[in-house]
Amino acid sequence: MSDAPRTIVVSYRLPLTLRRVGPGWRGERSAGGLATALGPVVRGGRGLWVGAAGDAVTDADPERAALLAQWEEREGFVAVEIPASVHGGFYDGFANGALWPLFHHFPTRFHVRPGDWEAYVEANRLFRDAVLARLRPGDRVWAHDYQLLLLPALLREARPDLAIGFFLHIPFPASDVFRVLPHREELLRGLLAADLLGFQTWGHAQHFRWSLLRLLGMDSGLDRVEREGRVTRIEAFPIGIAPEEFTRPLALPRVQARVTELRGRGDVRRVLAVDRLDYTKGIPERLRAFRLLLERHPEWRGRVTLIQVAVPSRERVSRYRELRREVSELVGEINGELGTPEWTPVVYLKRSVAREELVALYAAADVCWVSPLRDGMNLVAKEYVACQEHGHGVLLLSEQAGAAAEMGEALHVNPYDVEDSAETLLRALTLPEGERRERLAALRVRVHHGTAHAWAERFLGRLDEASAERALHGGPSVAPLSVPDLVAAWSAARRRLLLLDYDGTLTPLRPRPSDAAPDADLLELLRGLAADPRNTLAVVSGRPAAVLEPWLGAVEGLHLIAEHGAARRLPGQAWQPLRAGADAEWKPRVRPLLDAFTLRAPGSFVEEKPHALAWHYRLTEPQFGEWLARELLATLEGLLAATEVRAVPGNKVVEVRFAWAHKGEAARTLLAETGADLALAIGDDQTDEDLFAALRPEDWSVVVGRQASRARFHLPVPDAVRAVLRTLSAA
Ligand code: ADQ
Repeated sequence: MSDAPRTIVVSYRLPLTLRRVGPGWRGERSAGGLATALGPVVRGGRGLWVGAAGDAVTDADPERAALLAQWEEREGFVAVEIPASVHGGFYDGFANGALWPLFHHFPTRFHVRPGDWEAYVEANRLFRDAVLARLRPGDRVWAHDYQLLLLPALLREARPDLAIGFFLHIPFPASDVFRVLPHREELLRGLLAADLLGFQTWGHAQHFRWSLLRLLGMDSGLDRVEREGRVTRIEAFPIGIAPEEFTRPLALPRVQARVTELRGRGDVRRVLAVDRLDYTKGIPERLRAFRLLLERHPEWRGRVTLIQVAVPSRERVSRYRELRREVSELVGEINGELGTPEWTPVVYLKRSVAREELVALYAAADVCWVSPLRDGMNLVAKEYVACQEHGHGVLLLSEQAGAAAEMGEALHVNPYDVEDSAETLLRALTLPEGERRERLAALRVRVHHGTAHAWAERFLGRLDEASAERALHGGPSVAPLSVPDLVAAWSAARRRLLLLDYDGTLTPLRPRPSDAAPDADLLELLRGLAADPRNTLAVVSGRPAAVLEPWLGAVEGLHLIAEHGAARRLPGQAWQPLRAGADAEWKPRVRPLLDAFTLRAPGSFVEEKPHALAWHYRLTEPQFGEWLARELLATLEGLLAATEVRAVPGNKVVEVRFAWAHKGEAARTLLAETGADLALAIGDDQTDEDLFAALRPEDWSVVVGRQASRARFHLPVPDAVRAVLRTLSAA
């Protein structure tokens, strides 16, 4: 096997099922679009495919294990063995009882039992472990679908530099529906750890962004979200089929003979529907619409047949058993009420149909009726088009299927509207041949271009770009601080300026800001540094003077800078604005405007600081808040144009303050006043970036944490900052 970088595909199921045969086991390879698309990606040692080889595992079986080892050796299929104790809560529980209905917009079918979530987490860990155990340097991972939403984060935790892609095959729901889920924030974070997130349609991707904003307060660009210096790309990758898997069998003489046989006499039209027996597929709704057509247009009785092929699935879940009964009853009713000895309105095949027979059915059908109530893509629509090689059939397609976003030439229908569905079916049955051919030709071009292979290639190409971009910009581009080098420069300097941020730098960030008061150790440390006549020590904070004074005012020789630089206190003196003569008249003009905005946006409020006013809108409806903030900024721009006061957008806040009131200005002032030949600035957040920017190239700027920063160096945590300061104090 070669050492080249490999792709590790991870999906709930392997394209391999292990079945009991007598006392032993047999492995069966399963076909299908995904297997065809990803086969070449993993085959021949180019990668691995990690997933379950069938259902839960009840007990250890050496024969099964030996067979699986063979499959891994020969095919690169790595089986994740999920114990029955986990599988129930994971698969039937959280994945199919909670995620599946909600993601398809069925909140009323949503059901979680105690323990389901824990099983879901545990199962995701099993997949992670299987991946980690096989990972080699340079490998990239591509995880699939709703069963594995936590996998990107679990992998990222273990391997910060791994290239991770994730594709969601089912729709992502509207945020009002998504927020019904327990653990919704963890699920979003689980996904965000990927470098690339793929959705079937742009619409699903937008739903995801909207949930990020409303649940995590996270803004995103149209195709990316950035936080903590890390980028996740968000894109639509509509999946396709491998058309040759359908056209090849179709060309066989025996299949052609079957097509002719199915067409039979030319006077009965065949409408075909092919689904997994799932409540998202809209089967009962379709049957009711078909009945309505026959009732309203009796001339079609005896002239049209609906062939409904439905393969039972997830039969352990009770909703699916109920659906199976409902469909059987409806079919029985329609056939019983409307059928004749010569004609059966609905032919119901409740089973999986072999590929050759399926292809013949597609080719022989005059109409293919694809009417899911909600669907990620729906491949049946594309398979039908591929099989209409010489035909002129009509595709009737639900506007709720992801496929509708691409297949504009189909007849679209609202599957919930039974009357509209019946009328659109009538239109499909009576569409002139010229129009049918035209529509089909356009659809065929799409299906043959957007193949499963093209889809996989495009996704992996984008994944490489996204992870290369991360390697360039994100991560540890800031070097760790070398303490010996700093100590050497420090000892050689004649005049030293220390600019220290407070929260997150000298003390860890606390949930309640009032809990961050300095401890004795910190006060001692600051006293020691301030006492050295070669040092100028300044704490540069966003906090107001009213907080800094009681906390730090007693440290002799300490400079204090409050409100990001608006006010300062020289050692032993009174507080004053950083710039003398600053206009204090602006506040009474601005305040009423902010109050008016507060009334318009429930949940927002105004914070009054000695030198600034801030309008906070974190608790308002996000999009409305953003929209109002833009309006406020524009209004203030005009109002403040002739003053030295500016409105600045922040994180869910519009702050109105002096244009010069930022940490950079404070740093420049102190640099000029002290004439220091060495400056050291340490900080942790966005406002400290101004501080770093104000330093000279040879100065020492240090960011706390691993985020992207213009600082030259980084330290991991506030404790490490204190350790460095202790060393300097002793030097
Ligand atoms: P599914 O929900 O399984 O897939 P779909 O895209 O329609 O939905 O694929 C079903 C597949 O099963 C098709 O290839 C079809 O031919 C086959 N099939 C269905 N009934 C059959 C039968 N009775 N006999 C034989 N074959 C049958 C999920 C998402 C979709 C998304 C796909 C791929 O729910 O929205 O399109 O993944 O990403």
